[in-house]
Amino acid sequence: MFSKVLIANRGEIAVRIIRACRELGIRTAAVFSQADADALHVQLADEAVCIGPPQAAQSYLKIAAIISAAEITGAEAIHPGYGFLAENPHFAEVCEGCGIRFIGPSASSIQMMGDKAAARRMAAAQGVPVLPGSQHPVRDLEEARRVARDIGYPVIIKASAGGGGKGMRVVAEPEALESSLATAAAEAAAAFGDAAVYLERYLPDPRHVEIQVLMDGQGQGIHLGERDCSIQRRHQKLLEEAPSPALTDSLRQAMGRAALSVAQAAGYRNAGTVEFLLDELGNFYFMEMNTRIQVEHPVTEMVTGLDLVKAQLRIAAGEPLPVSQAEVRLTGHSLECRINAEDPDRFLPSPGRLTNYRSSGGPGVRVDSHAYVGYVVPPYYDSLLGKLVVHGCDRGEAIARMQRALDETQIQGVQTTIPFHQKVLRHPDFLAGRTSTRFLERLLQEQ
Ligand code: MV4
Repeated sequence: MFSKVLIANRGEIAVRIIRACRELGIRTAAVFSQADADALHVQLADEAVCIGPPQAAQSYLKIAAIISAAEITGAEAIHPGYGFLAENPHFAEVCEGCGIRFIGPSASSIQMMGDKAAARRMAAAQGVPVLPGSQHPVRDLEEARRVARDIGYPVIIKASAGGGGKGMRVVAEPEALESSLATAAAEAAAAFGDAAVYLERYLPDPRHVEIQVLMDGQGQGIHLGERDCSIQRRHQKLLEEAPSPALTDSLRQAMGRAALSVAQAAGYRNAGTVEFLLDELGNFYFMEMNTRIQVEHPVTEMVTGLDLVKAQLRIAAGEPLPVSQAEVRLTGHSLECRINAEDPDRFLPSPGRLTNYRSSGGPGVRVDSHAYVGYVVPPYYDSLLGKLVVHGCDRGEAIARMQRALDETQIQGVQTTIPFHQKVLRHPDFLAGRTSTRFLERLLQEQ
C-alpha cells in the first residue's frame, strides 16, 4: 500500500479521502488555494501545500502546481476526487509520466469515455442497449435530417465531448432541426472546444439510473447495484437513492452485467459509474460512463457495506477487489441529500460565514461535510457544503430518518437547500417512488 497520498481536491470529498487514508494508515498531503487556507481538509491532512490563488484555473486545475506539491511532499499517488482534474486524461498521463500513481483509470480509458459518441458505439458493440441514433457525430444538416427521420421525432442532439447536459437540445419537429443543430454545435464548441454532436431518440420522462462498478487491473470486475439520481435540477443532482424504487432483481442483474461489459470493453480499472436512462416499461439504455468517484457514492456504501474510496486506493496499489460478486449483498435503503449553500428557491449561491452549525447524527445517519462553525464558504467553487446520508431497513424508514436528520440540522449564516429537501420528502410522488427526470419540474410548478 502507498505510504503517502496527495489529495488534488477540496471540500467534503477531500475530507472523505483523507478519512479513508487515515484508516488505512496512509499519510496525507492536502493542496489548497489561498481561499481555502482555513478549510477542514487542510486541518485534517498530515501536511498541506498552497498551490495558488482562489480561482480554480490558477490552483486546483493547475497540473504543474499539483505535481510539484506531490514531489515536494514525496507522495506516491494522487487521488483526484471528482470535478477539477478527475476526468482529465492529460493529468492522468502526466502523473504516471512523473512516476506518481493516478488513483483512477488509465488516461486512455478516460479519453475514450470522454468521447460520448465513441462510448455509445462501444456499448452498442457489446450488445448493450442504446437508443436509436447516429453511430458517429453528424457531418452536416443533410445527414442530421436523414438520421432524425430514421429514428423519429422527438430527437435529442448531444455534444460528443459533452456530458452533464451542455450542448444538448431537444428537437420536437423537423422544422426546428436546423437552428437547434447550429446552437448545439456552437454551445459544444464554446464549452468543450469541439463542435461534434450526435443524435438520439428522445425519451420524454426517463429515470436516471447508474450502476457502480469496481474493476481490478486484470479485467475482473464487480457491480455494486444502482443509484437512482432522477431528482436533478439543470443537470445538478440534488437527491440520490439506492436501491432505485423502479428496479427488480432481474433488471438490476441485467443492468449490472451490461455495465460490466462496457467497463471490460474499455479496459477499465478502478471505480466507475455506468449511467443509463430507464423508461416506464423497464427498458434501459446506456448513456455514458463516468470515470471518477462520484458525489453520490455514499448511498452505495450504505447498502453494500463497502468503502469505495478504500477500494480505489487498494486497486490503485495493485491489490485485488475487496469482495467477489457473490459476496456483494444489498441491504436496506439509503438516501442522500446534497446540502448546498444556496438560496433554496432560486438555487443561487449563498456564500458567507457559518455563524452556527449543528449537524445531525444518531442511528443510520452519516454526514460527509467540511463545514464547521466559523467556516467561510468561498464564492469561487461549487456550493456543496456537505451530504446528509441515511440508511434504513427499507425505503420508508430511510425517508423518516432523512426527515428527522434534516429537521435536526441547523445551519446559519448562509442559506441552504435543506428546505427544498424537506419539501421533496413530503411530496406524494416522492413518497410513492414516482420520481423521474421531470419530477422537479412538476414540483416547482406546483408552488
Ligand atoms: C437524454 C434524455 C432523454 N432522451 N437522452 C441529461 C444529461 C446527459 N447526460 C443526458 N441527459 C439526458 N439525455 C435521451 N435520448 C434526457 C436527459 C435528461 C436527463 C437525464 C438524466 C437526469 C436528468 C435529466 C434531465 C433532463 C434531461
